[in-house]
Amino acid sequence: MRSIQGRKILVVICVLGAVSGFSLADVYYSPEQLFNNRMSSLQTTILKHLDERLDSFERRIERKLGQQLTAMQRATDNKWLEIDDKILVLKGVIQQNSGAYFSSCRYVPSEFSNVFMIRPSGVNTQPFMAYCEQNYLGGGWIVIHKRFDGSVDFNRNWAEYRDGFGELDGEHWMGLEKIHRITRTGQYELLVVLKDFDGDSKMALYDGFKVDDGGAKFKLFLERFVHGNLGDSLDVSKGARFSTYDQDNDQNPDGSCAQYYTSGWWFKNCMNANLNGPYRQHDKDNKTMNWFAFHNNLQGLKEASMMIREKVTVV
Ligand SMILES: [Ca+2]
Repeated sequence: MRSIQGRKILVVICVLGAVSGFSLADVYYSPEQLFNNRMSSLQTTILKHLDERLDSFERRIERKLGQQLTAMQRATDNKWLEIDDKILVLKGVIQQNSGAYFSSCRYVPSEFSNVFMIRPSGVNTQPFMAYCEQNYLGGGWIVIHKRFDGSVDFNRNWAEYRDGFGELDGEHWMGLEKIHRITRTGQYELLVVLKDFDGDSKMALYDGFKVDDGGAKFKLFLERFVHGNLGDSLDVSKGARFSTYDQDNDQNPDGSCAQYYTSGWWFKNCMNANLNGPYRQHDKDNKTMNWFAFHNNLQGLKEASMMIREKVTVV
């Protein structure tokens, strides 16, 4: 009964609704409400877009930061490596300043060439500074002669060749007395590295090198030429005594090779190589820093260095 009545009421409402244009599905909104609804919907859409934008922005920032962090990490790693290297060199310098020294360049704990205090194992040999070259054939070389720009005059007298001249980190000659004291302590090999004005570099390795004392006029003992793309131009100087313009110990009976070539060297009558000759590229009288086998002439070379290293017997 109740349900029949309910249905009747519903039918009446529907009919009234149809007549008046009112429907159950329709809800009346005021313009203000409509406006508010629209605004709310717009707000939701904008917020959604903003959210998406922010997400994407955040991802981009994270990616960028990640890349930058990786780059910074890499740069930091490199910096630490550089610092490590510098610490190694500084350690060497500190050891020098604290009176510590190495028995030779072979035992210097640095992979970089530099000036170090060394003391060869011979009797009565005081420690002294030497330039240690680490770039050739495994390193550990004591540089006894170096020229590369002609800034140091090599036409010196006997005392200067005996005691040495120039700066260790520049052009220099170690001095015959020191070379003698080092080489008398054991078996030393000699490495000669040369460069011409075209930039070509060549080397020569001898498996034995020794210089006698001042009483014997710093006579040169040289063993076999064993390695290198330079020909052997020092062969002529084997067994030669050292000469300077004020001490003629050569085998030229008619004059002084040192005076003629304006340099000290192991002259006989006279030479096939003179690494102490005047620094110039060309000279018609061969008064240059030269090594015959480089270009089969005695014209000037651009760079030259002589270095020695004690031989180690592997048991
Ligand atoms: Ca002479």
